[in-house]
Amino acid sequence: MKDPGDFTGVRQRWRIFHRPGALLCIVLLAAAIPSFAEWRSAGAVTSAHVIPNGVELEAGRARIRITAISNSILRVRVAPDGKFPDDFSWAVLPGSGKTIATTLKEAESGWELMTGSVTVRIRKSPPGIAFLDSAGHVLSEDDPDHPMAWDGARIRVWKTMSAKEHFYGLGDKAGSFDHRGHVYSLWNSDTVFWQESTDPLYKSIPFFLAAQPGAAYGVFFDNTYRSSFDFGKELPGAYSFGAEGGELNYYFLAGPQPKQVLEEYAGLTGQMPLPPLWALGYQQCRWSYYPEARVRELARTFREKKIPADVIYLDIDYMDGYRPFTIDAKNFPHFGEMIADLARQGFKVVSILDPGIKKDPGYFAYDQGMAGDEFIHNPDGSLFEGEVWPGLCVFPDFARAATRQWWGGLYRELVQKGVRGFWNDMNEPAVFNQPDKTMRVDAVDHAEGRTLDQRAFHNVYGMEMARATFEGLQKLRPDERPFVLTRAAYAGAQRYAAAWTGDNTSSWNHMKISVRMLLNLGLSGYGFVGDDIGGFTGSPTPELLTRWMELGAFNPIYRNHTQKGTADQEPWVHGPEQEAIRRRYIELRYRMLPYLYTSFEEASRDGLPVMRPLFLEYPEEEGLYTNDQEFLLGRDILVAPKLMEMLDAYPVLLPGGAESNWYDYWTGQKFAGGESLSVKPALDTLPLYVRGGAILPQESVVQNTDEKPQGPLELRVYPGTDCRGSEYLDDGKSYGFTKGAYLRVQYNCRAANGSLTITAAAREGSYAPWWTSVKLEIFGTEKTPKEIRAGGHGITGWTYDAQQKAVTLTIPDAASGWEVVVDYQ
Ligand code: MIG
Repeated sequence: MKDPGDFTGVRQRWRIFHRPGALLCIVLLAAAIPSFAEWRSAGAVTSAHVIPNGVELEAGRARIRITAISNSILRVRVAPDGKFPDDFSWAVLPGSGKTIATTLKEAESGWELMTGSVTVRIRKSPPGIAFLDSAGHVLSEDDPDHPMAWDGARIRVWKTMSAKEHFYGLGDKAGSFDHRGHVYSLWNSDTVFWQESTDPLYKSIPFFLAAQPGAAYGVFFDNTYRSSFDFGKELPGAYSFGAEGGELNYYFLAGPQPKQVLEEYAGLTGQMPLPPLWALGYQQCRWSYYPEARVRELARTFREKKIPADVIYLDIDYMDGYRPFTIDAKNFPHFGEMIADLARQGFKVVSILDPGIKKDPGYFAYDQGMAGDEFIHNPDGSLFEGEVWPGLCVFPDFARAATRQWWGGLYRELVQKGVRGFWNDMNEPAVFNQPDKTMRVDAVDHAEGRTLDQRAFHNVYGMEMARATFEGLQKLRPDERPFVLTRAAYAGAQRYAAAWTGDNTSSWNHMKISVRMLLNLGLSGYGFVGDDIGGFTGSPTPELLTRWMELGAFNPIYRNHTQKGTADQEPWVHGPEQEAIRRRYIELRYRMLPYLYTSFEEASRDGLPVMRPLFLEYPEEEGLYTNDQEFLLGRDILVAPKLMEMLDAYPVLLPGGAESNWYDYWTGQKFAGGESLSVKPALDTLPLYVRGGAILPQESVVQNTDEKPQGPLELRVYPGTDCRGSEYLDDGKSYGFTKGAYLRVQYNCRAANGSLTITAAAREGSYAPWWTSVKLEIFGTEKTPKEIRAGGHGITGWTYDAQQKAVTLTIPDAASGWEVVVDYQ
């Protein structure tokens, strides 16, 4: 029986019937496939009732609830049969909703719900929702020809798409930067050898940002089932999103600036926590470094060659028969001693952990798991079993809090032996001997008080494994910030783990893809991300590895990794010339740590990605919305890597328009914003530009982050508009910063009447700096200054470099701040 007004399916069928010859096909198809798609939608909205924070609409049998989560976040829930399921989310932080004063009023063809910054216009027939800003401009509206609809368990929403809208996010999509014109689905998949056409990949983040000059909003479709997003492929003037099951439940984030949308999304699903400082150092990985002697030799080589590095990874071969939480005593007879020795050399060890527990009575993790009923069952009550690296395995039910706690505790021995970070792989979950390489979809999970199947939990599995790891580590080492790296994720996983982009390829094309993938992850609320530098599958040419290591120095995670059986990929392969260049960029990474760590600390509060596309900072410039060749690190450093193997020069666009300027990081040369440069960088050059108006903190090179930098804190000052910078510091590992044990200093600069004044504000926080003096390097200084004063007194000992157009001076630092004036006339 159809509700009166259930017209959509009917109309869509009629459209097809009008096509000559289609009738027979349809009849045959309909006979063959009983679930032949027949979208149904709600009848006309007949009434609207005020509910706390919003409105509930009645439309035939269906109910639609629209509520305000904040002034700029609206939530839409639809119950086709009128019954809303219990409100539950893996992604949304509890308590993220506030009490918001909303007003409901009758309007011409329906109602209007207002929050103060957003108006929701509700149309009666066909039922539809539009979001408007406070000035009355439509930000987004349901497609009038395609009202939200359902078909059995499937649900879908269509919205009109304006001609200039660009779309980003959805996690680790390889096929495009701007998703306009593309269709993507979300279903966590172990996609070894993936290419840009491969979809879905490892992560499911059903959040997208829609943006164009002057307007941006976000949609978070909080649905864990297999879902899909179509940005104008099916219908040129509309985009749509939907899922195979679960609730029609989404959040509209009103912006109107892209940064605000990302902040709103982070407010809902959480920010990345401040990572330990060492996780920002250089990380060396391969499948696998073993035995012990090889790991030790690797560490020794870094130190002998004076190539800075912080992290060495142990891939699956450190385990005994690939059994999680065991150690292979043959290849690692002195595991704990090895780690302690590495720690003395400044190395932190990160080891891999897969979810599959070998079905192997006598193996403690299996026995404990059986005793505690921690594993996932088939619908008939038997255990789900599947093949992964150890052989036939059973799989922890990470939906259960008790199982997560149990799993978190299993890290105890590795933690006691000194392993500092954990790498959660295969957590889509990947299962080798299953038809679609994952667990059967009817396998049963038990979240607290609710029974789910894998249709609902599959996409969350990896995130909850990472959560179990993160929370377990917080218990085992309460005053150490965990480092967890995950491959699979759902929205919100950024709260627990960093992520990498899985098994890429050693090709120029994949290096190029890495930029847009990392940018889109950042635009999906996932800022602490990296790719396998040098490529996983295959072996890079010398130039490719060098270029990739240059680029990687400016990625959030700087981790070189490669597959079993490939050529060595450490920085020193390919001879001394390549090695010297790679060392220089790793050193640059370490020199930039003060800037990087400061940017990460900011990201842990505002949720904005550290690696960001140009349009995020310059949303008024239409041309930047498709630029995924360049990116910014923080606000101030523009990176324009060579991403194609070609002989020609390539263009570099400097954003910001004529009032702004940029400086070449290497030469100090100044350019106007809006300029397009043509660059042809030599092998040892990564084109880098610094925003005029930036004050970049740097330090001297250290071999690892345990080492205290020598000499002064360096501040590179690039005069320009909005001139500022800051430095954040803490012990790099504990939670002391939450109790005031941090240091923050704000710097400013201001040009007036032929002079430049640079100031440091008083220090904030109780953490003591490692430096006692500050070295200022002031770029863009056209001529030798007449005088330089610090604290009002003329100083000597400064130098002027006419080539770099830079003045250099060193002054003692002071907790109460300081002021330096450079006088030109
Ligand atoms: O089936 O642990 O993406 O980084 O080196 C392959 C071995 C399992 C896949 C990961 C890769 C890792 C590899 N793993």
